[in-house]
Amino acid sequence: AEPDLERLFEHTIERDQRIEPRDWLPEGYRKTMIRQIAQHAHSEIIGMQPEGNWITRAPSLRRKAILLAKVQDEAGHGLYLYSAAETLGADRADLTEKLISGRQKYSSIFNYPTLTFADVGVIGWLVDGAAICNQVPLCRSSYGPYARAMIRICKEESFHQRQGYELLMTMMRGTEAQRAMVQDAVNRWWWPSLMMFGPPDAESPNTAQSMAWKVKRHTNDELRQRFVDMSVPQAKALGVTLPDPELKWNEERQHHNFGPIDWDEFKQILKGNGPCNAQRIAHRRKAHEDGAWVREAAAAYAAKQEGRA
Ligand code: FAQ
Repeated sequence: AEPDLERLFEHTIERDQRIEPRDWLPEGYRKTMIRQIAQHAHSEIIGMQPEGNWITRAPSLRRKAILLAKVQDEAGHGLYLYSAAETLGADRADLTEKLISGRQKYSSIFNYPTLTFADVGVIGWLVDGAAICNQVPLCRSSYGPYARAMIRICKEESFHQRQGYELLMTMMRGTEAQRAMVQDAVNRWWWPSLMMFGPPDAESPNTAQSMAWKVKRHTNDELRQRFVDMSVPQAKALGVTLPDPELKWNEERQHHNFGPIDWDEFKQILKGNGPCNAQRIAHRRKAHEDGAWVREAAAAYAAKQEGRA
């Protein structure tokens, strides 16, 4: 029966239909989906830290309420994505263990520090902007539960992006010191945002297979270019300078040219040597350990209920 099942899988992909949890799927596809979904879930959960760092120091009640809501959304995205990974047979506790032991990755972007409140705005504008650019095409990803999760997540990411941009516009209308703070944050986050899209296509081991399976709909470089083109007019409207002297419209390509990305920095971050890697993992590990009593209580309660039934 195996060749038939394999043909059915191929046909489903060819016809642009979705693979669902009960369908037969090749082991390689399962592994790829679990890898990407788990990495994505971990990013949402670790991604709560850089901004969470500012909740107690938000400059007004309004900003605090907005930031709380945003960070809570990220927790929701993470849990939603872990559920999607579970439909592929992954075990949530095992995924968490792999994250805190450094065996599974999360996005490079969350290993940079948030130094001022302007960073909250720039994360919304650039980091959530890059996330949307990457995730809108994933709404058409071939794995049904992941694609559907992306629809809701993208709607919330759009709100996050707007709140960041609105925060920055407010700061840009403020004092000279506030404008300098925004420019400094843009200078620090621009290049790391471009790295979010992953290595250049020529050095991306997973892209070809993921494109063939329609897990990914565009290559890393295509999406990075789209993000650059999108960000240039937004930076202009805001009144900030993107820190790249080579950034220039190319009439022939109908795209912006941009300068070289420091891939050594990216590789160091992936190896765990970024400015905040150790802190992020230590914090996540402690939260997990501190939550042990909750998991024990829930398990004891479930056992008691089972005993009654
Ligand atoms: N950081 O062959 P490729 C968010 C790894 S948005 C760390 O090109 P692929 C929202 C990659 O895993 C951020 N590692 O891989 C938010 C692979 O290693 P592996 C999360 C990276 O999968 C905002 C190796 O390099 N979004 O959280 C990165 O085809 C604000 C080779 O790379 C997603 O995860 C990186 N930047 O393409 C939350 C989106 N790039 O696994 C809070 C879904 C690559 O073989 C606050 N994921 N690597 O050991 C994807 O679209 C893809 O997985 C890519 C990478 C495009 C990230």
